[in-house]
Amino acid sequence: MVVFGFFTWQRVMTSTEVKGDINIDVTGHQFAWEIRYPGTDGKLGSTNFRLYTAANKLGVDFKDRNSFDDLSADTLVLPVNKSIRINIHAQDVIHSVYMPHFRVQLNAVPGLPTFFKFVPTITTAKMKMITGNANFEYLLYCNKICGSGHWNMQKVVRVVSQAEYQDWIAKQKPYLSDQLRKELHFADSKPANQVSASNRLAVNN
Ligand SMILES: [Cu+2]
Repeated sequence: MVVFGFFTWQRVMTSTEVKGDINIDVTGHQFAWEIRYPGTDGKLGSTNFRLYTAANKLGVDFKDRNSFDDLSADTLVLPVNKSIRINIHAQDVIHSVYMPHFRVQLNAVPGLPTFFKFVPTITTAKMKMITGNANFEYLLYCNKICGSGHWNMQKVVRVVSQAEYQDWIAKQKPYLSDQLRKELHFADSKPANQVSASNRLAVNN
C-alpha cells in the first residue's frame, strides 16, 4: 500500500496537467492566514525567515527584485478555469490548509514548504445558484488544532471570471507597505518602480 501510495502521490504532485498559471503564497501563523500574490511579473519574490519584522510578516527578501511588485490580499480570489498553485507555509506550529469544496487539504509545516495545484471550475456566483444560497462562499479553514485561536483561521475563497479577477488584482495593496519601505530605508518620496535596481540593492545592503 505504501508503494502504490508513493507512486500515486508522485503522479498527483508532479502532474503537468495543472501547470500553475497563478502562484499564490498562503502562510499560516497563530492565528491567521497571510495571502501573497505575485505582481505583474507573475513571480513571487523569495522569503527568508531571518528577515521577519512586524512590517515584513512573511520575511520577504527585497534583494530579490521579484518581490517589489508582490501584493498582499485578504481574500483568496481565483479566476475560474485557471490552474492555481497554492504554496503553503507555516511560521510557528503545524497548520493545515483545508478547502473542503475543492477537496484540498495539505499540512502547513514550519520550514517545509509544500504546494498544491488545482483548477477551480465553478464560480462563486454559479455556486450561489446551484446551492440556492445567496450567501454561499467557498472557505479556507485551518484543519489542525493549532492553538486557542484556531477557530479564527478562516478565509473566504472567491472564484470569479477572468475579467473580475483582473479588476480585483489591480486593487490589491503592495506587500511593500510604506512602513516596510521606511524600515528598509528605501527613498521615501519615490515609489519602488522609480528607484533603479542598483539603488534598491545599495540601500538594502
Ligand atoms: Cu492553524
